[in-house]
Amino acid sequence: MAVRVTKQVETRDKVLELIERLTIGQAIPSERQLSVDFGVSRLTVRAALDELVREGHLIRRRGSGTFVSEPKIAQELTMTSFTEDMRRRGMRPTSRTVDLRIVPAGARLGRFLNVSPSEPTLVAKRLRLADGETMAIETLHVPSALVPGLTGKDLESQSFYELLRDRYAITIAGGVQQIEPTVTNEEESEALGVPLHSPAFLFERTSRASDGKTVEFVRSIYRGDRYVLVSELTPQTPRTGIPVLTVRDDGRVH
Ligand code: 16G
Repeated sequence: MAVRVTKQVETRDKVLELIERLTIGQAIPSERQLSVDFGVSRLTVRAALDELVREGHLIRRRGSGTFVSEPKIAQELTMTSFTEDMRRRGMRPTSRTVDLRIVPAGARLGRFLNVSPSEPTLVAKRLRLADGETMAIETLHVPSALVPGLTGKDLESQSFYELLRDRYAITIAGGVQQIEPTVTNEEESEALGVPLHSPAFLFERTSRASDGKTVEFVRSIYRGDRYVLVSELTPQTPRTGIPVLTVRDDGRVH
């Protein structure tokens, strides 16, 4: 068993090297060919390829073979907007508003947004796309009073953060973000165009403006096969260090 696992790891690394020399969308050699080239059993090749498919390096198309997939987007854990982030990478961001309504905040959301439970709150669900491909589905919650007249169309044609700044004179100054691994439910799978229970990242972000007011609470489902999270690590000095991740007794991260 141990021998097979080592061989599988070696095979995986060799296929990864091979992928680096190929272009996106190009087919890799057949399992039979790879097993001859690497001198390992087909079972080992299959297991290594399965892993690379799961990790999003390869994509299998039934009947036609296994292909190199698009590299994942390295998402930095900073206060970026989707639009700005995609533009920076040379990709074309678009959004589709699938639902927009104004509802009373209720107790839970009221707590997140720092408003009373009866406060009218705009809830907008948007699909976020890059170069026409669905990357994420986001549900934005904002106290309506902060964004009078904001429509679903506005959120399709412009970045929310740009609208906040240019139309409502609100600048996002900071926030708190929680990230959890998850799998897509039926609705999310359909919207994102991925199989049911695909790996995904659940982000929950609460952002505040420069005057300290809470501006948004956003629940985002980002495709796990398209994203990898990256963060810069800096040493934490005992006195000035800000806790980045703390786990409470009940398992919730704050
Ligand atoms: C990002 C943020 C989201 C924010 C949105 C604004 C994450 C996980 N979420 O998607 O909280 O509302 O950007 O994007 O990064 P926009 O300015 O393009 O509308």
